[in-house]
Amino acid sequence: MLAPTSGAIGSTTVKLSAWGWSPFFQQRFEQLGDPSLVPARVVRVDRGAARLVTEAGQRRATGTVRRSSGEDGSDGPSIWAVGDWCAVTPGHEADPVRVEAILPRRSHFLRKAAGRAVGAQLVAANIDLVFVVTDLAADFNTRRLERLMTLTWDGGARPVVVLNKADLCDQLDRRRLQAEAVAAGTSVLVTSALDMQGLDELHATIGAGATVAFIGSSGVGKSALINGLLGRQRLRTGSVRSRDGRGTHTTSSGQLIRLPTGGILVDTPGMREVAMWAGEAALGATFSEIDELAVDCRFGDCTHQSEPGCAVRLAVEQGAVPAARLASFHKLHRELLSEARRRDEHLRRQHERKTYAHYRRCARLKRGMS
Ligand SMILES: Nc1nc2c(ncn2[C@@H]2O[C@H](COP(=O)(O)OP(=O)(O)OP(=O)(O)O)[C@@H](O)[C@H]2O)c(=O)[nH]1
Ligand SMILES: [Zn+2]
Repeated sequence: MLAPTSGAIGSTTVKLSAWGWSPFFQQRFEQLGDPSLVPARVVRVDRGAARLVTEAGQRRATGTVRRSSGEDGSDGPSIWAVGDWCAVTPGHEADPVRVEAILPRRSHFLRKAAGRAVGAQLVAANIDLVFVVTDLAADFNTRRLERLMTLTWDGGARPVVVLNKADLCDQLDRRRLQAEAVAAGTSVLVTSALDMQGLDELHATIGAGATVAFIGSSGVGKSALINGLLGRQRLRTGSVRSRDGRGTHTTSSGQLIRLPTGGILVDTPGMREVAMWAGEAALGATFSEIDELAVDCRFGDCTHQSEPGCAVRLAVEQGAVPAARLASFHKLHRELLSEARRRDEHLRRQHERKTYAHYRRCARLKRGMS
C-alpha cells in the first residue's frame, strides 16, 4: 500500500475514509505507482483555486494538473471540481501542494458552460447519492421526478426521491404511490423540514463516507432539509417574500461539508443548472421526432404553435405525428419555461439583496464620515 487510510504526516491526522476514500480510489491511486504522492480530495473550489483535504490537514492548490491518470494510460481529467480525488505532492501547511493527477471519477455532474461558451462544465465529481426533492404541494410532478432521476443515473450516482412539505399535504398516500410508480425500485422518503419529520430516515440513507447532493426545483425545501441534516443554519433560508410562500437564500461557492452523522454533502449552486440542462436535453430526447421535423420549420426558433411554415404542425395535419404528441411536447416545454423563470426570479432576488446590502454599507460609511 502506498498510502495508509490514516496516518500522521503533519501535525493533524485526518481519516480520509470519513471524506469518502474507498478501495475504488485506493486502487486507482496505487496504479499511479508513485510513492512520493499522497491522496487528497477537493473540498472547495473558488475561482479555479482548490482547497484539498489530505491526511495531514487542508492544503491549497493552484495551477494545473501535471499529468493524466486515465485508466489504461488514456487521458485522465485535467480540470478539478469539488469532490475530485487527486494525487498530490505532500506539502507543509502554508505551502500550496501540486496536483499531479486527478483520479478517475465514479460520477460527475455537468452543466452548460456559462455565458457564451459552448459545451459542458463540470459542477461536481464523485457524488454517490442524489436526493431528488419535490414538494407535496405546488411542485409535485412525476415527469419532473423521472427527469431528475434519469439525470442522476446518467451522472453515475444513485437517486433517492424525497417528498418534502408533508405537513402541507392531505393526500400523502396517493402522492407516495404516484412517486413510487415512477421511482421503480428507488426509495421514496416523505419528509417535512418544517416539523423535522423524516430526517432520521434521510440520515439513515446516507452511509458513512457517502457523498450526497440535493437537486430539485426552487422552493421545494432543499436548504431547509440540509439545515435539518446539519442541525444548524448552514444555508440561510430566507424569510418568505413572495405571495406563493417561497423563501430565498444564498449559498457559498462549491464546497464539501461533513455531516454530523457521517457522510459528505456537496454544496454548490451549480447543481441548480445541472437540473436545468437536463430538462432541455430531455425535451429533445423524449420528442426526437419533433426535433428532427423542426429542422424544416421556416423559423429557426419556431415554437410549433402558430408560426407560418411550421413543419411540425404540417406533420400533425397530415397525420404523421399524433396531435396528442405535439400537445405533450408543448406541455413539457411550458414546464421547463416556468422552471427557468423561477430560477431567473431567484437570481434576480439574490442580486437585489446584494445591491441593497451594498447601498446600506455605503450609507453607513457616509454617516460614519460626517
Ligand atoms: N410547510 C413547509 N414549508 C417548508 C418545508 N421545507 C421548506 N419549507 C419552506 O419552503 C420555502 C423554501 O425552502 P428552501 O429550503 O429555501 O427551498 P430550496 O429548495 O432550497 O429553494 P432554492 O434555494 O430556491 O432552490 C421556505 O420558506 C421554507 O421555510 C416543509 O417541510 N414544510
Ligand atoms: Zn415549427
